[in-house]
Amino acid sequence: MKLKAGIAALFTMAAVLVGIDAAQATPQGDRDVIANLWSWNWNSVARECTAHLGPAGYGGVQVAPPQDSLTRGGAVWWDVYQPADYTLTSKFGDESQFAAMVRACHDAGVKVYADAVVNHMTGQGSTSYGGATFSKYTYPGLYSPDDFHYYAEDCGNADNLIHDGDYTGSARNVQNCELVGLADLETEEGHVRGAIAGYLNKLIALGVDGFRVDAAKHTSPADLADIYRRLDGSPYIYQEVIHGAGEAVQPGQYTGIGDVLEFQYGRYLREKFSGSIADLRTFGETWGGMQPSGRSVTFVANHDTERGTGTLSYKDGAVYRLATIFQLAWDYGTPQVYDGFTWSDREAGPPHSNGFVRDAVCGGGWECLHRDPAITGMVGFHNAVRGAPVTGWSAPNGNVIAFGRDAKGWIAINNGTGPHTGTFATGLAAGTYAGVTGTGPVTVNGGGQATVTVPAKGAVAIVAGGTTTPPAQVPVTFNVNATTTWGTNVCLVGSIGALKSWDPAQAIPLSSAGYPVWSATVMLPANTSFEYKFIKKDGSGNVTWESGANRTYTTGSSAATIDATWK
Ligand code: LM2
Ligand code: CA
Repeated sequence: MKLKAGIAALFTMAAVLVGIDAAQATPQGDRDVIANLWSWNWNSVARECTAHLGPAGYGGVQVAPPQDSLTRGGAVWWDVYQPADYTLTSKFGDESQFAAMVRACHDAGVKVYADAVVNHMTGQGSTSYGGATFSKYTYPGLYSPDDFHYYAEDCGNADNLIHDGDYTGSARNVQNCELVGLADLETEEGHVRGAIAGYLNKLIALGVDGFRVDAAKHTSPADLADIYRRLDGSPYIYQEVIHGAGEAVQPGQYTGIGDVLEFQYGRYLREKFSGSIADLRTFGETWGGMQPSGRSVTFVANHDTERGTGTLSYKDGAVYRLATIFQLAWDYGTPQVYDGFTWSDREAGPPHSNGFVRDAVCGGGWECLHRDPAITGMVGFHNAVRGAPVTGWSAPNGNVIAFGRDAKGWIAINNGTGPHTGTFATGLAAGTYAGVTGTGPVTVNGGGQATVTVPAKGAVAIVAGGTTTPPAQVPVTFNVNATTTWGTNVCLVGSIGALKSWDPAQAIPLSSAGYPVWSATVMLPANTSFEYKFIKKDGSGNVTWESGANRTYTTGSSAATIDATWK
């Protein structure tokens, strides 16, 4: 609580210029979907990693704040956002359970990201889950009143003794005043920075792979950069910076020091899934307030927004699930799938015994969207198409969209109230594919098209390599009456792969055994429309095309013969 504004400003400039190299951008490895198992206890997260998250292809799990906190005896969920000390006995388990969870998740190939509450301590005194005694501003052995911002000196107008100043126009107020009355750490101070880094390094030593930085908006990027530089290894950092148009503190001020949770993403999805999803064709960084894809962690809902009105939530049922399917299919950001507990009172805590959170039971007080077969199928889809651009967008109406991911996968999404049947260009090779969102198989014909029925509030999605049976083929005999000179042969070429995709060099030679009728029998994909022509090749390889428009044909499900005359 000293006067030091000028020095703090210098620190700010230096840190922004230097940037940081500790934090890594975007999670490493070929799996990046993060399950946000908010308020789950450590034993349940451990089991979930082994039994569901790893096998489904999730790359990470975000867990609730692991530090000791104020206790309200389990009655409310938010007591865990009031740190009382940095030991790891919390509402969710103790240090050995936490460490065992990290090991179990790592064994399952799932990284662990901890919710790091480092902007503040408590708003009140009392006792903690771990048995610590403290009062606001005094945390024995950790922080004393000098370690906190003080409204008269650090925050807003010294004459105006309020803890929450102008929370939009003044960065100083946003970052130095007390967020909802929570004791605001003096993060420009060395002792505070060291204590926070010590806590995070303890988690890193237990194997934690990164952090969701709570209330990052309320700590300056310079202070956070200094803290991140003190961290061991290169944890993945993503920060909570809630976007507000025209505000002094913006997410873009934090993308130089780590990634950000992209709040506009979920807001836009709520808007579009309540209106026209066809608008999503350009969804991404060009939309107002959105950060670059490579800097963004996306979510359809989180624990704060599901209690507000800004995003969809599990209470929206099938639409919420469908928006999550879209999120996993779309090429933007690092997707996070949210999962908390069932609630009616927005203050209420998760199911608990003596204040400590009980094991999660899906369908018995816990939502478990992340286990839904359509969602796990889409986690596999996301992993399979990662890096491939969106291709072949179509939107037959405002409630139905379809797109591919550069021949690696294809999806159709129907937000309407009735099923939609249509024929789409998938960009995938002919074959019968397993639907990854729980629908029946999808047959792609030789022209890459599929006729599918997309259920209401549902999706049909397929991935390359995900064929269940080889494509049905039918023999088609081509006979063409064509007179030629000695040394010239007649060949066949057409629009589909089986007819060499119009490449005359590869054209299929016909037999002259029945001259002047030239003939060949070719296996073609069933129920497929294509165009073709006959060509003549002389002994030197010169090609003469049939004149006139391309010939057209559609195969059925059985053998066929085409009798033609050279034009
Ligand atoms: C976050 N992001 O910036 C979390 O996502 C959010 O859930 C946290 O607020 C917040 N930061 C602080 O970490 C929650 C909850 C608040 C609650 C605080 C602290 O949304 O309602 O505030 O945790 O527990 C509660 C009372 C509030 C009171 C405050 C201090 O609801 O009325 O303020 O404690 O005693 C006087
Ligand atoms: Ca602060």
